[in-house]
Amino acid sequence: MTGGMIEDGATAGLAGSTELAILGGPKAFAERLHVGRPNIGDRSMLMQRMAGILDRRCLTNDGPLVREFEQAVGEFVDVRHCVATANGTLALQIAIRAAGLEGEAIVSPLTFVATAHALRWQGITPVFCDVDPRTHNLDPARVEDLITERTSGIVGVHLWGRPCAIDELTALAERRGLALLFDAAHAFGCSHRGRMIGGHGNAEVLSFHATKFVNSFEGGAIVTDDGDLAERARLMRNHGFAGYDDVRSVGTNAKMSEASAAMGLTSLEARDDFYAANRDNYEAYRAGLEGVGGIELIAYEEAELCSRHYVVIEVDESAALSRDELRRVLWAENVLARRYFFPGCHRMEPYRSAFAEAGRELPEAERLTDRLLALPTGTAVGPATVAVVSDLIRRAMADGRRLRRQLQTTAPLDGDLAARGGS
Ligand code: T4K
Repeated sequence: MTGGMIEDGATAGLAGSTELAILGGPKAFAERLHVGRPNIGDRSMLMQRMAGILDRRCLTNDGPLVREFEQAVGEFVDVRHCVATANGTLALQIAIRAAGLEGEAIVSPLTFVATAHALRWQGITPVFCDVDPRTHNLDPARVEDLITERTSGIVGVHLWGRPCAIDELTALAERRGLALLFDAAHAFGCSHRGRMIGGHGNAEVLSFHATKFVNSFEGGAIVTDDGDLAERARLMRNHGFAGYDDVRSVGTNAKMSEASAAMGLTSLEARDDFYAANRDNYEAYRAGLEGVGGIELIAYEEAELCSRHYVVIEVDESAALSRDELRRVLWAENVLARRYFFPGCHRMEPYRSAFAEAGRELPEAERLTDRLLALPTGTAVGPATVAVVSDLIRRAMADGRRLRRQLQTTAPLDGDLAARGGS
């Protein structure tokens, strides 16, 4: 690649400069390139919807756009019930309560901490189970080993949008009389054996956070075919109110606002553009990283519908640079690659103190939290940017020894030293 600025929309990059920034060269990107820049749909449609909200003076509390959004999401993922919420974390908390979880629930440690917190927030102990290193998701054989008389349920996470071992977990949950929930925050718009994620287990939970494939600024949803569970969730979402003065259960305020639903609908309508942009970026990364020693791009099933919203590489321990060293090289170039998910939930409080031995019992998760690095994608970047990022990774790995020496003389990034504690 020859030197010079290239552009593909919102970002521009300096391709093939002579020296990497960590060695004193210019930064490849003048502006920071983030993981998680929101996908934005049709602005005029959004503004039209916002004007309608103001005209109607109906801002929240189960308004018409929320109902329309629930209908659209339910149809898209092919479930009978969708209960939209203010965010994915509240949706998790409500699904957990509506499914009757108590005591202990088995969950993956390799997830955003919200999955574990949603349990713990309600006095339920998350029991962390190791993952399958090929899928990064719960290993069903190990789940069975962790079931005790206190276990009430399993919470699987479809990490990166790659489905859990749904069939095995479903059979196990049925056999052992456990509730089965899926945190599908990463998996909206993905399918498993031709069926959309959303319709499995007792319920699945979606996130429409700004950083997600489809966003509603902030938002989430519980999707299920179980009418009773949906009814309980709907009540809990609004303090248990069934009518003006009729409170039937404990509840909270987890209602989605009309403004969020407006963004959610607009974003959902643009999903084909988002799929296409992510596919182009993913393919550009695949081409750009081909043959780079010690780097493996996570793979997605070609036969399934998949958002490819996460571009994640695994950096092998034997590679010329470690994951953290590579991250420092990229940050110096203004490429803010993220360590999703580091450290594992079991190394965050309050879990780290409560389960001091957890680290030793989760060897695969431990290994992965040291290897995974998420790279920028989505509609805010394009293949030309991806080519520059890939080229930086290729050059960094090719010059690993020299870079490693240089890194020993430069300050670590914030959090490199602090994040990992415990055993
Ligand atoms: N389960 C799983 C498996 C999840 O991944 C999540 C959320 C949940 C449950 C809970 O769902 P929600 O309650 O969030 O609906 C981010 C998100 O805040 C979080 O929603 C998400 N997972 C997680 C994977 O990523 P951080 O701490 O990395 O966020 P932050 O602020 O560093 O944002 C990431 C980058 O995105 C920023 O560097 C810049 C960019 N960004 C972000 C926002 C919010 C923008 O460009 N514009 C924006 O508006 O957690």
